[in-house]
Formats: sequence, C-alpha cells, structure tokens
Amino acid sequence: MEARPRPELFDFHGVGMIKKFTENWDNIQNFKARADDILIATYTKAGTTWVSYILDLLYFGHMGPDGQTSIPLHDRVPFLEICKPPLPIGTDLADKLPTTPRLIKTHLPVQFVPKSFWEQRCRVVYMARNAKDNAVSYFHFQRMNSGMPEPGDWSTFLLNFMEGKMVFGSWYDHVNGWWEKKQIYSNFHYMFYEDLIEDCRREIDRLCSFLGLSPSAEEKERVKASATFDNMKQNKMTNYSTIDTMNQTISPFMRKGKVGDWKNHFTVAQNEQFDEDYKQKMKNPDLKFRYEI
Ligand code: PPS
Repeated sequence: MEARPRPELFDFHGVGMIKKFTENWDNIQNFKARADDILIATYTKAGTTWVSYILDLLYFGHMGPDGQTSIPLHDRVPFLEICKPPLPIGTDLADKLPTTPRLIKTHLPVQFVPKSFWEQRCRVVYMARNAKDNAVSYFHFQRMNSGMPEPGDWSTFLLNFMEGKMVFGSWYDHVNGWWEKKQIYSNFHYMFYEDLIEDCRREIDRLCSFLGLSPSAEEKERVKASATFDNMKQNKMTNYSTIDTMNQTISPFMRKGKVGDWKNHFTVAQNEQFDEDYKQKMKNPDLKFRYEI
C-alpha cells in the first residue's frame, strides 16, 4: 500500500497547526456550548483518553454495556476541532451527542477555546503531564500516526518540541496558558498525569468532588479497575484500533503508560539542555511537575 503523504505544520495565529484542526474553524469558534457540558482539555499525549474514559465511566458506566462496548470512546467524547471527512466532524458529533452532560475533548490552547464554554460557565477538566514524558509519548505518536506531521528522528523532534514547533503549539505555552486561566475561572479542575499514576482512586475522589458526583465506593473501584492501562490497552473501544491512520505495529497508542520513560530516550546532554531551556520558559513557581514518582 502506498504511504499517505504526511500533513505539513503551519503557523496559525502563532500556534503550530495542521489542516484537519483548522478546516472547520468558524464552526468551532461559533460552537454552542451548553451550561452542563464538560470540557476535557489537554496538550496532546497528556492522558486525554484516560481521563475521558474515567469521566465517561463515572457518568455513564452504570447505564449498561451498550455504549461502552459498541461505541468507541472518541465518538462518545467528541474531539471538538477534528475535521477529516469522511470521518465525523468534531463539532457535528458534539452537536448530536445524546448524553447529558456532554463530555467534549479539546487539545486547543486556551486562547482558541470557543467563547461559549466560558459564557456558559462550563466545567473544565485540564490534564497536564510532565514535559519530558509528554515529548516522548508525542514522538512515538507521530511515528505511528500518518495523520500527523513526520516527526523526524528523536533529537530533531526534541528540539522542535522545545521550540514549540508542534501541532497545537508549545507545551510550555499550553500548560501555562491553562494554568493562568484556572486562576481567573473557578469552574476548573487542573490535574496531573503523574498524580493519576500515583493514586488513581484519590484522583477519582477529587474529580467526583469537583463534578458534584457521589458514586458508591464500589462504583469508584469499578471505574478504577476498568480504566487501568492494561484494560484500556485491550479494550477496542479505548485503544484507538478503530482509526486507520494509526499503525499500531509501529508503536501502540497505549504504549507504556508510565512516568519516567523519558529516561530511556534522553541522553545526558539532551537532558541538561532541556533542563536549562525549561528554567527559562517555566518561570511560574506554582506550576510544578514530577518527572518520577
Ligand atoms: S491523545 O492522542 O492526545 O488523545 O493521547 P492521550 O490519550 O492524551 O495520551 C496517550 C498517553 O496516555 C497513556 N495512557 C495511560 N497511561 C496510564 N494509564 C492509562 N489507563 C492510560 N491510558 C492512556 C498512553 O499510554 C499514552 O502514553 P505513553 O507514554 O505513550 O504510553
């Protein structure tokens, strides 16, 4: 089979983008959020699928096997900005979503989020992941996904990551931009991938308290058990095996699911250079990440 041409990264209002995320821009910007919508926002590869599945199970897990076993998670939690016909367009999927609340995923930097989400005072769950593991995960994702730009080799990719030449722009701008939003927008839960790895049950409790949910202890245990890395890797509804641009023999979507895999990729020199650059870009002492647990 002939290899598909990879999309080119271009500058879109100061942020790296590819066409499938800007083609539907007017509809994205004019999207009509509802007051009970929940926006799940992340930089790519920060654990979006994991937190989406946890929320999906918390809200709809008790409704019987139907949804969870027959509809892929990416259709139950639409990706707002995706527009790649013939696949369903993110805004259309969200408009037609029959659930209440609607869970909606986005990777947009905060300044691009449709204003109706803020006007409607929607709840926002932002998940962040340490820059080094996030970069490694993103590298392997671009290798396996022909719907993303060519990643180049690891050292080229890492420099591009540091310079913010990435789809959805700079990791540094993304995590900081959303962190600043949290300071002025109260309906906001900012969480970390590393915390979820460390103690998933505690993080489910925190999510429930933010969302005003009070499932039984057994239900919470069930959610935790269903959303383990191993279960989600086996589950065809969560492992992205339904998406044909992803070649999971190059690298599986559910790849490792660990904190600290960066140590298997960064050379000593790359790590020093990265840390030096990081200090310059991450000046806010309140926003702290863990690189191992
Ligand atoms: S995407 O394409 O942006 O939506 O990807 P995203 O879901 O944000 O991130 C994928 C990474 O999250 C890991 N993952 C998990 N880790 C631990 N436990 C669970 N349950 C889990 N589910 C997904 C997934 O393995 C990717 O990380 P890496 O480091 O590549 O393994």
